[in-house]
Amino acid sequence: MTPQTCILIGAPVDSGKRRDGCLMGPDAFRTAGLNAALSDLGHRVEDLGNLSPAPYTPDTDDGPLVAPNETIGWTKQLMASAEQAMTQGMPIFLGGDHALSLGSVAGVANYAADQGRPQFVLWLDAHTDFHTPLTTDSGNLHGTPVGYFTGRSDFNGFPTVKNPVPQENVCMIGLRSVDTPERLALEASNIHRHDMRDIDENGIARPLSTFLNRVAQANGFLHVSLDVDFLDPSVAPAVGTTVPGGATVREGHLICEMLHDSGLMTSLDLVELNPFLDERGRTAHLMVDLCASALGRRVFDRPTRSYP
Ligand code: 5AB
Ligand code: MN
Ligand code: MN
Ligand code: MN
Repeated sequence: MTPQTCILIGAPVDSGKRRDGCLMGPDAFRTAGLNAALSDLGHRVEDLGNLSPAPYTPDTDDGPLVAPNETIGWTKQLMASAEQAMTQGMPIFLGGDHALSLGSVAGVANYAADQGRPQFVLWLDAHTDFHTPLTTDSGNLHGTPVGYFTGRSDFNGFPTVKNPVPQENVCMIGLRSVDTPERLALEASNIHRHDMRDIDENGIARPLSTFLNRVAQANGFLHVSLDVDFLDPSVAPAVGTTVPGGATVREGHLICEMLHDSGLMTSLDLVELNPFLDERGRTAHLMVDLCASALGRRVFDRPTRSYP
């Protein structure tokens, strides 16, 4: 296994929705042993500590959106940090809610463009997060990162997305809660999308391997964004937006094991963990174990196999 330099970046973003608690996420991942899990696999681990948002005008709470200015501050900071960390190794963003991915993905995509290589994104989530600030009903910006980094309009006040990720380079797996405006926009897009029925009927390995082959053929960079609610709430309760019928523990590990075998992942978000809602740290531990699988933990070695 090729040792990596893993750059842990704490991003205690809690502005993407009303319910508080994700700000405790980075420290919960550390407490659950993320650093040791990765070092034990032979990786070099550098923990940059927790970021703060770039300066922003205090939010007034009288518009349709929840804390837009704070999220703008986070997006600026994360974009810069992501681009910088890519020059040093594989950034692992410790969320924080999913609003952090406005900045993390836009930042890594800037780096990929500098290198003359295409950016791909694997979105592991119950939700598509494809809203814009105009289509969201809840006003929660953690439901908008995919809209932002693919270059949808109406993100007023946010930094310009210099290198939008092409729709056909985005693959979503785990979907089971999609709002009508998101569904209509997705159906008119080239984003690859796999709902839970698709997983039930075909298994989780096939859609992933098809996508990974495309990333490999294009010599792309691959950002993976893992939302806790991708997993079934019975195994991962520590998230504000639980949706029944999610991925099992083994489906989660298989995805991560295949990601590791592919050697393609270049950056990772671990998001939406709300330790306040956890049961004796079990969700934090599961997320750390999944991250370890994505970085090479396995029961037995096996010849790398590709899926049809
Ligand atoms: B998450 C919902 N579509 O817009 C909305 O957890 C949920 O980052 C968004 O995937 C869930 O508020 C955002 C109803
Ligand atoms: Mn999400
Ligand atoms: Mn979600
Ligand atoms: Mn959520």
